[in-house]
Amino acid sequence: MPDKTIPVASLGFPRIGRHRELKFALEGFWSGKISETELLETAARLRAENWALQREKGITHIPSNDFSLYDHVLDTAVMVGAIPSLYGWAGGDVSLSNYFAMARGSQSEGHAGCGHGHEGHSHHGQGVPALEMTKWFDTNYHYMVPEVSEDQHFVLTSQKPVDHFLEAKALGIHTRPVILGPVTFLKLAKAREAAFKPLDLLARLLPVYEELLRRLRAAGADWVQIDEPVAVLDLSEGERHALAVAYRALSKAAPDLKILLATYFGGLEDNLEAVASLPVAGLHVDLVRAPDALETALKALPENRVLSLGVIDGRNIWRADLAAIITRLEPVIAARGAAAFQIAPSCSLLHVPVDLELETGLDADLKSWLSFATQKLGELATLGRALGEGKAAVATELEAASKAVAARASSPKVTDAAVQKRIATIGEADRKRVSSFAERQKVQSQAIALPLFPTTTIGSFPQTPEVRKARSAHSKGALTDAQYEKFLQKETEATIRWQEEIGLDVLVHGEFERNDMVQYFGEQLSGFAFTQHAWVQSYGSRYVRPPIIFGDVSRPKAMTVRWWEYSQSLTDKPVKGMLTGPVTILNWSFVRDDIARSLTCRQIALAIRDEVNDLEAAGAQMIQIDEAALREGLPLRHRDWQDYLGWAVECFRICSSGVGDRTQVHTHMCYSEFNQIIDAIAAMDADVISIETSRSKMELLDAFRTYKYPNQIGPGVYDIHSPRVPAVGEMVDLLALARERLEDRQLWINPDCGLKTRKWEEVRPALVNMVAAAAELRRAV
Ligand code: MET
Repeated sequence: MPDKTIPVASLGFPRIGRHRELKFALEGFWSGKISETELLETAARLRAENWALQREKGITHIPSNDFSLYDHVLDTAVMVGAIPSLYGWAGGDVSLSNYFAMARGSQSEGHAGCGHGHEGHSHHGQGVPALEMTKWFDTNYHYMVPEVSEDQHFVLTSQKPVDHFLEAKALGIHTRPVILGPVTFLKLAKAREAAFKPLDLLARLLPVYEELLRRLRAAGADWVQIDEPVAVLDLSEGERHALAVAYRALSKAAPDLKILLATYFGGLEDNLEAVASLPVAGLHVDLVRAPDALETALKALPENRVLSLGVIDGRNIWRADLAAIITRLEPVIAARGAAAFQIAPSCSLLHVPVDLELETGLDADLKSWLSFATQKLGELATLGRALGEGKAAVATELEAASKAVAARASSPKVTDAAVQKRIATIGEADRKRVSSFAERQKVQSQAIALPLFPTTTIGSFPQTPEVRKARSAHSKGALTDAQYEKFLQKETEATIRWQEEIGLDVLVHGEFERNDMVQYFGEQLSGFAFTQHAWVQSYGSRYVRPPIIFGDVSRPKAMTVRWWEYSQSLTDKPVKGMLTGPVTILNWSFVRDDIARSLTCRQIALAIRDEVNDLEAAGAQMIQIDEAALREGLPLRHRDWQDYLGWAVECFRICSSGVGDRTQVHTHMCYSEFNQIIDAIAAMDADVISIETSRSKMELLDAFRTYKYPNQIGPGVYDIHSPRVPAVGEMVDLLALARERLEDRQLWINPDCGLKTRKWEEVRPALVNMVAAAAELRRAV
């Protein structure tokens, strides 16, 4: 009986398609293989399929306008006319080529991602650059950063939300359109001139939103979901006030249109009073990230408002404990009445893969513990029926869920007593190098003869089409292990020889054997699983398939020693051992929800520590542990930073403290904001840290100078995001700026990041110039 069920919502569904149809259509369109019409047809088909699927699964509030060809924040910018003049838009409809120019730049070579493509960066090169891109809150999804100017004029350029609503309506499906809220939009936007804050433009933006709401209402919408995830951040009084101003205006725009204000990725906490008092019909809260928010939200929310209960995890892939959720919600719903609630995922399902059923290679037990977007729809519907009609109506589903949850909780595949025992014995000495940096440096400089301003690279060399072809041939069985191994050896040897030839001081093996800096390690560790089809959008047409950490993590055997030994056997110059750090592995994986993240991180740290020790035993004098994602893992609330940084730093130290003074530990971080975390960086106590600096004119080294950071630093002098080859003089100039901030004895010379996304034609001259810049510097001192 549908009228007895509680409304069940999905706040957004993945847009990429079960088989990545959107990616292939986009790439086909960009390369001229398919027409605009074909691209748009594919997009419409995906929307229709998603709507139909959600209806079939029993979702009653089905979202529309959650679909985007590239990014929903970009869609919003385009919709309100926030289009920087350089894209040549002259008013009226925004063409697809304008849209994609903002997304990717024109004459684009795409975003040259730093390593994983997980860091914010803008496109450099010729033609029109793309908008900047950065991480969407604490997810691994990246949005295009809107740019607004002080004299910004907003205008409704498109009716995409209305069009999609009508498109669904024509298919017989009544949807709840989703739009990005005006306060979040402006808070995420970047001011073109430093003199103002984008939020100051709110009064000018609101009429556009009001117009949109009126049109949605006229088209027949009764509910609209307006996303304001900024409500879970530390907000200023002014920002809270902006929410009040915005929703006072929007609630009047189309009086019969009910607004569900959606907040997610955390609790409202100190913003609760302000948000709960907004004049909207309903509020969505994330009860996965903030389980305690239920009682406080109930108390704060006026009786006549609907509370949307975000109880199914939209950020992770585990099957939910439906019985526990029901037990928790039953009394609450009985007290206020079913009409006061909606059942929902914690956030949009954008962040989880589409359909578990596609996975044929997963361990059967593990598979039975998982739930992807499609399965989550089923869980939501089951909850709705159990809470509305009663548990008996869905007894089979509930029993299956309980069985899976119980099986996972007691499975020997999840727990490893040896790992737990080892974790319990980590002591002070395991987190501390034997001697201080000053002493280590003395020992190291005697053990390893290096010139002043040593030159090195970050690890990877170009992943050429040949390298990728060989890898895929190997995984398909077309290349035998031996043939593939031989191919990799040849690539590695050529790279070592070339580095020697141009005179780099510290060499790397090039990472040709690695598919990805996280996956490569995950595949060799216990407790990790990999999927075949579980893609999640990272940005635009780029999707990632994060590993699933399901059990206690350990390292059955050495992972990289063989490749290091082989490379070092080819040369007398030192070759760095090259590892990915535990925090980065953790942050780029789906993690367990049955133990703390910090505990999993410690387990990975112990595994990496073993690898570090093995590399040392094999003779490595330098070992680099990359922590590319350490900074991006910072929690959304400031208050939680210390805790996170505390265990993140501890984990790095666990990895690096098993070796003697003589072994030089390097780390790499490919980003450029250190001011707020400089204490933590210093506490990591790496002997050498390389960072991304080439575009910041070395200004970010100020944080290190102010701190009097004592260890060695390699500030990047070659912007690897660009195909441009930097000239010797440019790098010398950058290094002069670095020398104003650091002592000569501290300085290393290296690119900003790994070179895997570049071409050899670019890398060769750039590194030759880099070595020449070092020589020039040495001559000058
Ligand atoms: N060693 C890795 C590389 O050079 C570090 C990448 S950081 C995103 O690719």
